[in-house]
Amino acid sequence: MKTRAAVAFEAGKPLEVTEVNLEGPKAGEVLIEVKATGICHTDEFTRSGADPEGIFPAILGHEGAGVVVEVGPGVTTVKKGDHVIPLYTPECRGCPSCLSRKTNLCTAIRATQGQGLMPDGTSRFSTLDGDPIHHYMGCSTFSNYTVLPEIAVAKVREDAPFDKICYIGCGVTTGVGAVINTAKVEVGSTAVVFGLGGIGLNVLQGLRLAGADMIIGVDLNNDRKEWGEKFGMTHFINPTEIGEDIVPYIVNMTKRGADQIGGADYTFDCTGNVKVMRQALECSHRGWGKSVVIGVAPAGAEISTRPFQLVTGRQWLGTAFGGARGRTDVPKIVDWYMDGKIQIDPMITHTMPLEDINKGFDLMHHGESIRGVVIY
Ligand code: NAD
Ligand code: AHE
Ligand code: ZN
Repeated sequence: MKTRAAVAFEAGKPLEVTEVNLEGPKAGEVLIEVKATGICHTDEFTRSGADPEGIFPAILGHEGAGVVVEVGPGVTTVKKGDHVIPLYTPECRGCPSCLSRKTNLCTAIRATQGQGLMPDGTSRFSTLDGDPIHHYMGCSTFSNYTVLPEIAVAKVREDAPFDKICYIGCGVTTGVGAVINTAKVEVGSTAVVFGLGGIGLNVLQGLRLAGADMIIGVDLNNDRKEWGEKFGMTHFINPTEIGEDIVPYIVNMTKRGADQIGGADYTFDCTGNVKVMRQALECSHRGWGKSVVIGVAPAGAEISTRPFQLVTGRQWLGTAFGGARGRTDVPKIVDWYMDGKIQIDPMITHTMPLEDINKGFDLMHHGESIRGVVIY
């Protein structure tokens, strides 16, 4: 079939909206009509050329929601008409990682997914001239129709609006899940969130859900103060306005207890900046502070700290997709949204047709949007 898609032909270039060929689903695969897709900073990370795994040409996009229109041979867990959210972290329930119960990082198809290919080592997308176009994060939701492995779709309830729940395909689950699944934040905790964008605001609402007391937000953009306050932030810091290093500043403001040792119980990097990751670790509490890396950093970037920071009990953790097991957890997060436990609507600041997708990237660059969503 033919479908409209925004194609990243070259790193650093705007996406080109054009018609492409899409082959139907093979064994174990499903064809999805994508109804809506968010634009995550990770799409920009790859489009810009900063992603060591970036391959071009590719159809980016990994934060979608849509409807199954056809299933390939052997597919048993979803059927035509089901509403689904594509999963860049699949859940096969049979690989050593899934069976370990220690991680959400299913390994069943990770190798081919990283090469921009379906599990059989081929691509379903091609240009009208017949040249292959790569898949992206196993999802390629910047195409109106896409093909995914059955293990990489979560079936969700049919009354949930596509233009909102697409955000659960990455940002919401990553932010809320980082708090609940990865950090396992307790009631009464003190926490710091660096970067109050589409991910950081969801970390804030996860912290509120978990019952954290002091929730400090850090951003270079002062407009994010008001945004943070909407989702549970109790204190805001713009690092360029405090006149001192942010680590001692946060340690000082979080001093408590008889010994007056400061530091946050939990900190989260949602910027992808390795200097910020270090600050996040070092402002966590001596003895037990946990710092969670969520942001993805450009090719060649490395993190560093004095080993003494870890010797004295701080823990440096990371999380992908908020530690969520997609087919199991995503339908529950859709329920949380539908039941009003978490908010999504206010964070979707801009919607646009596929033709305007590059404007969505511009809005993100200028700090004007929290989430831009393409509605097909
Ligand atoms: P975004 O662009 O919406 O937000 C980033 C925010 O960080 C902005 O508000 C920006 O002003 C702020 N910021 C930038 N530099 C800063 C600094 N030095 N100090 C303080 N604040 C700073 O991006 P997003 O969609 O929220 O994504 C955030 C990061 O998370 C990206 O690196 C993205 O690739 C990554 N991400 C990771 C996962 C995962 O599974 N680990 C999932 C989704 C996104
Ligand atoms: N390809 C990059 C890393 C990108 C990355 O870390 N991706 C996250 C999801 S970001 C979603 O917005 C992820 O899931 N990572 C685990 C995985 O298996 O990819 C690089 O640096 O090579
Ligand atoms: Zn994402």
